[in-house]
Amino acid sequence: MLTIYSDDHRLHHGRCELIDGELKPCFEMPARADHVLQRVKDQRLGEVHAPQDFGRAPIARIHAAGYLAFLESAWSRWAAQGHSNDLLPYTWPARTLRSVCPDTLHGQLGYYSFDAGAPITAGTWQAVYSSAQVALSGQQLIAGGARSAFALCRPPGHHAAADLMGGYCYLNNAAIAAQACLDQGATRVAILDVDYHHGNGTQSIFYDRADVLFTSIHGDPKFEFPFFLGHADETGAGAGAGYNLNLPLAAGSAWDVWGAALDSACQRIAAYAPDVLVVSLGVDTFKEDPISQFKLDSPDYLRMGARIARLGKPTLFVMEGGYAVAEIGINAVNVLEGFEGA
Ligand code: SP5
Ligand code: ZN
Repeated sequence: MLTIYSDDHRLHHGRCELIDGELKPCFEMPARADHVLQRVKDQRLGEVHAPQDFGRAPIARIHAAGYLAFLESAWSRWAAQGHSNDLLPYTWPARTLRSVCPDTLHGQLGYYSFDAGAPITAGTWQAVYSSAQVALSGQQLIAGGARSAFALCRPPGHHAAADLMGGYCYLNNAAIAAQACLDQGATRVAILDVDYHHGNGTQSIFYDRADVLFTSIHGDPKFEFPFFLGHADETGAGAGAGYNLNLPLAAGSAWDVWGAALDSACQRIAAYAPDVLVVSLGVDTFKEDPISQFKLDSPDYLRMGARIARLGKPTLFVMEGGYAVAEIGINAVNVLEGFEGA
């Protein structure tokens, strides 16, 4: 399996996120991608290629023009005001307030975000732009007939909605790749989101559409981030009614429960008969993950990959979360090796 990777991810290295009532060092750090890349090489998974540049157009198929302009210019506006520290939002248009886009940088930061977990730094735009190109380059391999490809994206993307950043995500790499599949002739694309957190951004982007089936296994939002989306009764709307499947699980869930949920998701995907499968590959379901509460062990990721392979679909793996940095490479590449071995 080929891996697509760009060093540009290093340009995004946030200092802090708001967590447990404190500004703590970001869990989402460059070392994550380094460990995954190292494991890809150690295990001889296949060649590692740099991404091609497909430009802004495929990103603009998913994200709002105003949001992209904001993301691209936020740092230079901030620097022009004499600042050099990261930007973090602090006020959001929650219930009783109005979602009217303000003129100022901090107003727009709140307007275009849903949490204080996605700092904007000097290199954020270049890093997230390249991360999207990594996903698009993986998609290009699939479009060219590859059975599978691994887009080693960083920053991750599945929490980012059409005009919202949050949860360490800015551009929705998996959604951008799925849309590119459709734009190049696919009729149906299925997304399987195995990250510990619900992929609220991806769900919201495709919620009223039948050409993308979104399925997700995640910590129940009744107790877990992102709290405000990801319940089982969210099944799609309008033309998309019936094309959204959420499988929220209890804290402490291990492979017995998780694997059964994967089976349910795979059955739904098989019935949908997609042309392409996009896997939002987060490995923060690991038992030692510092911010998560599932109990998957490293060998379980081999099983995960093997089950996904049984679908028999061209499959694009897109890297999402995973914060047990020492084990992230083993766990992510185990999924890919389990897929290839099946
Ligand atoms: C891509 C991705 O996995 N994003 C996850 C963003 C999660 N942000 C909120 C984390 C809150 C963790 N709270 C538990 C703290 C343990 N001391
Ligand atoms: Zn996650």
